[in-house]
Amino acid sequence: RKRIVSGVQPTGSIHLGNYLGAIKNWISLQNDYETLFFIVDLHAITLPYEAQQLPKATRATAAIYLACGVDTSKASVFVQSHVPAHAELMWMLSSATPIGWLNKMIQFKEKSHKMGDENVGVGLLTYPVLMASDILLYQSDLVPVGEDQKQHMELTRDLAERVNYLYGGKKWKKMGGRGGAIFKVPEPLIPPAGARVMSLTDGLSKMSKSAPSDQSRINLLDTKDVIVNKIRRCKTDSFPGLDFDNRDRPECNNLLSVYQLVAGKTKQEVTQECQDMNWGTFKPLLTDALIDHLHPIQDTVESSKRKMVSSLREPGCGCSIITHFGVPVLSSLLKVRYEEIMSDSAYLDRVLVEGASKAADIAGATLNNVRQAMGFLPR
Ligand code: AQP
Repeated sequence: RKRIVSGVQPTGSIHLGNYLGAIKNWISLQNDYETLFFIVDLHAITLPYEAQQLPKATRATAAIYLACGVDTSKASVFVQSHVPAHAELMWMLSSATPIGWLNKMIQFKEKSHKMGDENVGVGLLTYPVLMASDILLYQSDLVPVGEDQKQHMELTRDLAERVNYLYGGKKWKKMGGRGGAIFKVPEPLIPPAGARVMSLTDGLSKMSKSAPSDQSRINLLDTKDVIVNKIRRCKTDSFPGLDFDNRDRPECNNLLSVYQLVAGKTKQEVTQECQDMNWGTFKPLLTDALIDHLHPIQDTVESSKRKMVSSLREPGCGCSIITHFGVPVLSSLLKVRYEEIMSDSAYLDRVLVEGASKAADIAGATLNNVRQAMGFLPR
């Protein structure tokens, strides 16, 4: 089976952009691919952050993955820093990365520009090398990401080819090495819709965790009232009707696209349904669709937890069967939602330990090859 890896940083709160651009797609992919989803905590320290908040944010991100439907019987869920191979490979790859490649990264330019040279850590510059390590370590075939990660993915592919050439390809062969590819060259998997969800307050900026105004994004854990308010107040325009792909109407295009995704409709269906609407009619429609889609994430029953709880023979096993969202569930676990996953630290720890152990096995094999290819003395 082809392998897929992807991750989200445990910074700020996870929003609709992270969800539609990445996490939502993981849920269907986990059925057909071998999947590893991690919480990229080593990336989270590349910008100023609160060290005391990081453990909770890391757990919260893992809980959101599970609440969104990541199934630990199919996917490995783990914390990046729990698999030290990420950092070791990053060091080796850093030496093979031309600094000019990193200086060209748009995200580095944008983020460092906002901060001023004195405050920019080297980690922000070398962030894409760590991302390349995250991917190449698992010999990944595909990486589901939003459009903002396209340039980093190109760098990952270039780096894989460069290392294959320098240490695994013809050149290395001439020097007596075994030859062959060290890394698989991965492909980005950018969704046709939802790859770039825009801010609610400015249709030309992407929805982002670091934007100062919370009004600019829908967080996955926003309550119904908050969602109602954010959509009521979001930026619109005064054109008649509603249409996709109108350059003069970035907010309209964004809100229609969000509606299309959360309502599970095609672009044509949304066009037909909404083209003659005004904002007063469309906003409540969008609000309801968002709430319908997001509320179960807070309220979901997470199947892998049920399986694990049963296998642990914890209380709850063997309770009467009732239904929740049409799915048969054990009554005592009816409200296994985000809050409950978060509060069950033994469960969450176990998921993360098991995930890290599976990931470390795959990562270890790659790392051994790289060590050997780069000439490190075997242990
Ligand atoms: N607005 C977006 N639309 C679609 N996809 C998005 N992603 C992020 N924003 C959007 C995708 O979410 C995944 C995880 O992102 P991340 O947390 O690792 O880093 P990020 O891209 O830096 O996320 P933010 O929210 O935009 O944070 P800040 O404000 O710090 O820059 C990735 O697959 C990303 O493409």
